[in-house]
Amino acid sequence: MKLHHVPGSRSCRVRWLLEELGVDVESERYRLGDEALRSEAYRALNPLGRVPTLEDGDVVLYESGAIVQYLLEKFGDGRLEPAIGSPSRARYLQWFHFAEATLMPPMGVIMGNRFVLREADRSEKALRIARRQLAKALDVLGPAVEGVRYLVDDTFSAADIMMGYSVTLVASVGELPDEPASVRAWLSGLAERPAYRTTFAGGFEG
Ligand SMILES: N[C@@H](CCC(=O)N[C@@H](CS)C(=O)NCC(=O)O)C(=O)O
Repeated sequence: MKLHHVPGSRSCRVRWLLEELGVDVESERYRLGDEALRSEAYRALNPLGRVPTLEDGDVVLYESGAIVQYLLEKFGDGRLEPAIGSPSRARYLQWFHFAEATLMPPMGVIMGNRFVLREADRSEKALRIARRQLAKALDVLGPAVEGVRYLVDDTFSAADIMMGYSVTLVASVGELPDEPASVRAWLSGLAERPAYRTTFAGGFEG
């Protein structure tokens, strides 16, 4: 099994999960913008040339959430996710997917307009709108982590990994507002986990 990984990128979700599960897999490391990610060989695995990509024999997967769930099914043995069919599972699924479907789109616009797009293509208006959308998403997260350490049943799960990566990215570029304070407290709690510290030890070199 091989994980294609860029430190600080969404592949950290997969590295973090593997650390929590105590599963060791081969990691091929890149930096964002590497020619290797544009190569024909890599595009044959992931046509978008992005990370993460997981190779497991004949299975090739790209989409960090799908990879996390795939690895949980393979190695989790019931750990880090509530039972299928339980009410907790519904909340788990909501937060698991909120991470990529609701939090990351405005972050993509923010990153694009601060760091990625050419100066001439950047838009203050797009940045302002994205920051508003991000603030709304974080306002929704606030009450869910008020007075608890973890998102679902106050028990650490892969939903914390999915959301924790997104909010770590937000914080790493100085976009995390002071309020709701519960979000900062939740993130600080996550950052105390040894698996988190190992995963993000290399920082966001991207
Ligand atoms: N929805 C995908 C997004 C993957 C993605 O955009 N990855 C970024 C790094 S965080 C990437 O590879 N960017 C390089 C590029 O777009 O060229 C996932 O969650 O895996």
